[in-house]
Amino acid sequence: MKQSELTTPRGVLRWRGTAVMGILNVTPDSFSDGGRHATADAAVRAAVTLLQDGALLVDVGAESTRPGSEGSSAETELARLLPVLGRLAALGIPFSVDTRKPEVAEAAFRAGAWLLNDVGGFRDPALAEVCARHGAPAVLMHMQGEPATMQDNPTYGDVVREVAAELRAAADRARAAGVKEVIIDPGIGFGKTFHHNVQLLAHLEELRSDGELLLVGASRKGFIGRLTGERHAARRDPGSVAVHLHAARNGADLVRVHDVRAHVQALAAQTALLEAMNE
Ligand code: HH2
Repeated sequence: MKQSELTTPRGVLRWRGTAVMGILNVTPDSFSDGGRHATADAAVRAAVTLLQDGALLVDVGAESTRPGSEGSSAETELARLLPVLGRLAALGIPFSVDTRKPEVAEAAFRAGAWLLNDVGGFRDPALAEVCARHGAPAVLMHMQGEPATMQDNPTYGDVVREVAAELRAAADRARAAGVKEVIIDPGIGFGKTFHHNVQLLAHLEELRSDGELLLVGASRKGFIGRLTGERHAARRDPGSVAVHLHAARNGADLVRVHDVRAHVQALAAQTALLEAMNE
């Protein structure tokens, strides 16, 4: 089974097969879990549970990027993040910070972040510079447009080739800025129709160019609702597990999910059976 590792300013993350990144949204308005972790105590408890359930790391976000959202100011993001991040660092919990703002990323690294998760894929060169200065890896996600309008009319010629090329360009920008390790992510639901998401998941292996790590995040999204007919985001974990098992079989090194326990269990079962088939 593939062994992966990532060198971060706080230590080395190592795993076999597909690892799970647990989602921790400290937002009032995220599409599936907004408002659940309104206090720092509740957020820290949730992070501890994600880790106990088998997450490799926790992804902490303070700005909802759901379709139609207008974004948050840096002050708002920092006011939500800082009371939580220092406590996660003190507990030794590995965490990424999900932000598109260099000043927020800078403060998060000072508070102990292990890596950056940028849904803007380093459109802002200042973010690459912050990561390089801290010796931190970054998740570079593909997004067409901006959250406020990205689902109005997403348009591609060949979605797989275009997303692959844009991720390659983002990874090249990262390396040129001095960021040594990047994880690429096709950005399921970010400026993509249902058909675009299906095409990307059906051709995951074509997205990777230079041996980068690959992350897939479809957890509870509208895409899962469309695949399964489930209208309520919080009830979409079974469909999310199925999609992420497919992603794992097709090369995803990390999956970003809400229900960590279900994913860890399902991935373990799948790995054991695939290994038995190859004996
Ligand atoms: N999806 C969301 C947020 N951040 N980061 C990466 N790398 N990949 C993703 O697919 C991704 C992401 C959206 O999901 P969520 O955090 O659950 O919701 P919201 O943006 O409403 O907070």
